[in-house]
Amino acid sequence: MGASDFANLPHIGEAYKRKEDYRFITGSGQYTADVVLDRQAHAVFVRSPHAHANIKSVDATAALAMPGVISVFSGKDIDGKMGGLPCGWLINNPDGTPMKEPPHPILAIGKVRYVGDQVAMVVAETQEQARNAAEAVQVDYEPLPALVKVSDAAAKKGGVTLHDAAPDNQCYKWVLGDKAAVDAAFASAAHVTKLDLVNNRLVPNAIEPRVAVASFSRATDEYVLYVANQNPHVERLLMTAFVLGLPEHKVRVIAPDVGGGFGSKIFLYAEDVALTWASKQINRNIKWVADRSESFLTDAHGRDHVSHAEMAMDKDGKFLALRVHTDANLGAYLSTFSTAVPTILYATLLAGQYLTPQIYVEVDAWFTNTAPVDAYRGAGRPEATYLLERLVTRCAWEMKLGQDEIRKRNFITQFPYQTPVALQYDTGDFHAAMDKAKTLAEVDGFAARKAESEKKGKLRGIGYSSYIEACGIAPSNIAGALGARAGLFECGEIRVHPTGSVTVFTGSHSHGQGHETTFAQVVAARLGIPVENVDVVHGDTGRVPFGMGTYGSRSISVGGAAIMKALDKIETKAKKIAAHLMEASDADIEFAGGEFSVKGTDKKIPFGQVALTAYVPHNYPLDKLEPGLNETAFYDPTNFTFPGGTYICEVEVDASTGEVKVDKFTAVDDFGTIINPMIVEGQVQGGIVQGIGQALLENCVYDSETGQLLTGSFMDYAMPRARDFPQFKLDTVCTPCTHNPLGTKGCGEAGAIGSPPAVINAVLDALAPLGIKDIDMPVTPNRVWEALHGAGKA
Ligand code: MCN
Repeated sequence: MGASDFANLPHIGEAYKRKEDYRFITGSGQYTADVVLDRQAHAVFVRSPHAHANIKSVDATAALAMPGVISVFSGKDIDGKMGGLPCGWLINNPDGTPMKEPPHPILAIGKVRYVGDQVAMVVAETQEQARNAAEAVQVDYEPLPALVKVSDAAAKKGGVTLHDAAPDNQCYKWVLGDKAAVDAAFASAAHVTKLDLVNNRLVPNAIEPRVAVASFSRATDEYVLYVANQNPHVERLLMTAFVLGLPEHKVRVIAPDVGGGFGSKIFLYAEDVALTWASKQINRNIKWVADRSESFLTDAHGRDHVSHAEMAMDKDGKFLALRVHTDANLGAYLSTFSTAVPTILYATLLAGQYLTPQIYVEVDAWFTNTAPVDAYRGAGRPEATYLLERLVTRCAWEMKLGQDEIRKRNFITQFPYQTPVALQYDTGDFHAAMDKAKTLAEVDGFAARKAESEKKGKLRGIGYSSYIEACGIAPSNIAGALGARAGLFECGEIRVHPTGSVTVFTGSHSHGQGHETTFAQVVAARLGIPVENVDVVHGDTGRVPFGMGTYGSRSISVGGAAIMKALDKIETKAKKIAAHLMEASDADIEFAGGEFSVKGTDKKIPFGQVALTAYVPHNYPLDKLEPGLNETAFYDPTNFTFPGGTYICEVEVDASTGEVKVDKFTAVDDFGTIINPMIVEGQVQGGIVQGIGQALLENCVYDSETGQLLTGSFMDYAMPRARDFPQFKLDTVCTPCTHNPLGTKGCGEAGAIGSPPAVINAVLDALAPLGIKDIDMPVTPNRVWEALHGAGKA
C-alpha cells in the first residue's frame, strides 16, 4: 500500500484518546519501582564526593557488620571479571585514527572522575539499611585537581589528565565539509556575520528516576532485569555482548511503564549491570531506585557546547558559506551514544532549511570531570538549530533585512536536496510553514503590540526560528558508515488471533509517546477493524522478537514501518485463505475496509472469518498453506525523515527586573502524514516547553574549580511550569515523507529543537534598541538585568 492510500484510511488522522491513559490516570501503571520480587534485597551506591581523586582504599568492614547488610562490592571485586560500559558509536579523527575510548568501569577502579561516580554497591535487606551502611563504607581518596569547563579543556588549562588513554583529554576531532571551498567563499563574500555562543548544559529530569530490579534463577540459569529504559533489546545486547559476556538468551530485559526518558534512558548504565551481576553472586533479587539527587548527579546530561560560527553572504544576504567550530563536553566517560551527538546528529544538520553551497564544521570533543553527556531530547539537532538560527537572525539584522525575509531568500525549494553536510532532504515546503506561522502569529500586529508594551514601560521583541531535523534514526548502512556499532532498523510482529483481534509486538518503546494508541490506529486502519481490537506489546525482550528502541523520533517512521511490512505479509497470506474460502484465484482477491472480495463479483467475506479459518484446519488447504496468521518483519529505513517548521516567539521584557515573559508562541510543523493529531500536538507542546525551559530557566552548573554540582536539586535547577507559558498556537503543513510506507516524519523532538532560538532571538530583538547584541541561555532575570546594567539602562 502506498503512503497516499494509507493517509486516506479510516482511523488515520483521527484524534483517538490514548488507550494507555486509563491506567496512568487511575494509578494502575506498573513501573519498575512497583515490581516487588520474592527475596528482594536493596542496593545503594557509594558515590564519589570528589570530581577527581585517586582511590587509595575502600574498606567495607564496618558496613558489612551493620544490620541487614548482605554484601558490599567495590571495583576490586569486579576488576577483570567484566568489561566496562561500551560506547556505541566510533568516531574517527581527520587522519583516520580512532577516537580515544578509555575504560568506563562498572564500579570505579583506582580513580573517580566526577562527583557521583559509583565506587561501591551495598546490598542489604532494606533500602534504609543499605543507605545507612553505604555511609559506613570508608573510602580513602587522594583528591586531584579537576577539569570542569569545556573551554578550559580546549584551552588545555591546568595540566589535568582524566584518562591515561587520552593524555590531553581530547576524545576526538571531527571535521565535515570542504574547508578550501569554504575559505574561498569567505574570501569573496560581501559580508561576514560572526557569532560566539554557548549551548547550556541540561539535566534531563524525567519524572520517574532511574530504577532497576535484577533477578537470577539458579533453576534456569537465567537473569531478568526490570529497568526504566527506552530500548530493552539494546540494553540486553550491550550488557551481554560487551560487559558480562553472557549468551543473550540468558538475559531477559523488561522495561515496563516508564515515566519519561527524554533520551536519558537510552543508555546502558553501570547500576543496571552491577545489579544483574550481583544477583547471581549473592543469589538474591536486588532493587535499586535512584533518588532525585542521584538523578541530578548521574543521569547523562545534555548539550554543553561552546561554538564559534561565521556566515559569508553576498550583497543581497544570500548565504555563500558557513564555517563552524565547536568544543563539545563529553563529561568524564563516554556514555552509550555520546560520541554521535556532537558529530553525526549535530554537524550534519547545519545546512538547516537553507541553500548554503559550502559548509565546513570542526568539532573537538573533550573529557572533563563532570557527569557523562549524551542524547537529550533532540540530541545534537537542538544545538545545530540554536547555532544556525541565532546566526541567521544576526545576519538579518546586520544586512538590515527582516528575520523572515532573510530566511525566505535562502530557503531550499527544490527536493530532493543534497546538503553539503552529507544529508539528503527528501521533501519539504519551508515557505508554506513560514507563511502559515506568520499569519497565525499575527505578525502584522506586532508593531501595535510593541507600542502598547512601551506604554507600560516594557520592551517587546519577536524572534523567528526555522528548523529542520533528521529523525527516524537511522538507515543502518549510513549509520554504520558513520561509526555506529549496530544497525538501527526496527522489528514488528503482528499476531492475528482466531477471533480476529490482534496483538502487535514492537521493538519501539513507549514512555509517554502514546504508541499503544497510534500503533493500534495503524493496524486497525490497515485491517479494517476497530482500534479497540488491537493491543500493543512493547518493552520486553522475552515477548518482542527484537528491537532497537525509541529515540531520534523514530518509532512511527521506523517501528511503524516495520509493522506495515508485517501487515503486508499478513494481507498476502490472508488473501490466499480468502481465495480458498471463496473458491477464487489469489490474484482476484481484493482487500479493503476489513473485507476480502473477489474482483468483478459481489462475493465478499470479512477479515474475522479469514482469521478464524487460519486457526481452524477444517477444510483448510493444509497442503498449500500453514495454519496461523502471524508475521514478523524488520524494516530498515533508506533515509532519515526530515520534519521542519517555523516557530515565532514574542516576548515582553521588564527592563526594571530583567524578567522575560513569553507572550505569544506559534509553531507550524511539517510531520508528513499525521496518525493522531492530538498526540502529535501533545508531543509538540511538551517539546516546546522543554525548549523554552532551556532558553529561560534551566542550567546545569558545576563549580569551575572543584567540580561540585551547584544545581543538584530543584531548589537550584529551575524547571518550567505551566504558568511560564501562554497558550501555544500550533498548526501543521504536510509534505509526506517519500520513503516510508506511512508518509510520516517524527514529531517527538521538534518542539525542543525549534523553540530555544525563537525565544532568544525575540529577547535580543527586544533588547536591540538598548544596544544589546548578545545574550546566552538561559535568559534568567539576573542575566537580562546584568546585560541591561552593562548597557547602562537599568
Ligand atoms: N506520531 C503521529 N504522526 C506523526 C508522527 C508521530 O501520530 N507524523 C505519533 C507517534 O505515533 C507517536 C508519537 O507521535 O505516538 C511520537 O512519535 P515519534 O515522533 O515517532 O517519536 P517516538 O515515538 O520515537 O518518541 C521519541 C521522542 C524522543 S526522541 C524523545 S527524547 C521524547 C519524545 O519522543 N521523549 C519523550 N517524546 C516524549 N514524550 C514523553 N511523554 N516522554 C518522553 O520521555
